[in-house]
Amino acid sequence: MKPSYSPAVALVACLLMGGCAKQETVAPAVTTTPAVVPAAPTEVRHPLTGEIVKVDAERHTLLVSHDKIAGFMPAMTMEFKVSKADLANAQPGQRIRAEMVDRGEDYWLEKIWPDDTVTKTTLDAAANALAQDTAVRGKEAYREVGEAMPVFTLLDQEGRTVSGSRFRGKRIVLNFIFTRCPVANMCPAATLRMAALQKAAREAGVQDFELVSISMDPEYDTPGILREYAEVRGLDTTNWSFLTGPDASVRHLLAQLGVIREFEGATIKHTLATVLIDESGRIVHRVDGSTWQPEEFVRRLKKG
Ligand SMILES: [Cu+2]
Repeated sequence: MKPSYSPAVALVACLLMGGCAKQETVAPAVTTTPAVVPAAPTEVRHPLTGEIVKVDAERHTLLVSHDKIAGFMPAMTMEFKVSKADLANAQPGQRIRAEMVDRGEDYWLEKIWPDDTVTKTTLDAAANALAQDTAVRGKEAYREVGEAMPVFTLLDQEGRTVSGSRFRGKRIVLNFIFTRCPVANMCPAATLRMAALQKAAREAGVQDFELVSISMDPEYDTPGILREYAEVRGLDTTNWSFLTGPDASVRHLLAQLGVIREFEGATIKHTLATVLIDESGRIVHRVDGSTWQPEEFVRRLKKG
């Protein structure tokens, strides 16, 4: 008995088997690529601004009413996946700017920053004031031990606006790091020392001290990235703030505290410094590099 299926049925059968007609016409070199390998995931990114409507903790999503994305999407309300830290930082009603990442199956939001007018105005004003301060100081921009810590306003790992004056009345141990630092004896070592210092100072009964680590890579280190950095390492943020913000501010803080940063391809070549600031905002001690001893700072904190 002859097979009696129609040409249409034959075509479907061939496709299910991987294309029967093709094998006769396509050169062997090409047919060695299995048809089942999915295409490389293509990631398309678009800058986005909008307002968080709802935070869904169970689904790890944000419902965002976003503005028009030129040439891609009209204004609409849609759901986005976000990282655990970004989810924890998100608040309904908050205006944000971010990058929409189209991963084919899901839409994600990354590089999320607060974008409300008050926050933006405050951060920009602080950056402008710092820039002016650096310019006025000229060659004296670098602040030595004995001088006041420059005035700054940045965002912490929870996206809250933090100005240096919040720490008045407390001693601060302050350094600069960046989360992507690949050199074990640089930023990762500095963070380990800060954690050791925090623990030792507490055990010694030191009170009224804060740790501050400012990102020297604010382009990448959003509040959510810093929160994740701290959480993944089990760092105690009750008196340890991880700060980020406009590079216009970070650049001048680095200059005034004598920390060198040079962008080199995908990474950053940099120096390190850790300073102790007293209750009145004066720099009272400074150690360069990452090999400082936590005990030395604890001893000074105890004396305070
Ligand atoms: Cu580093």
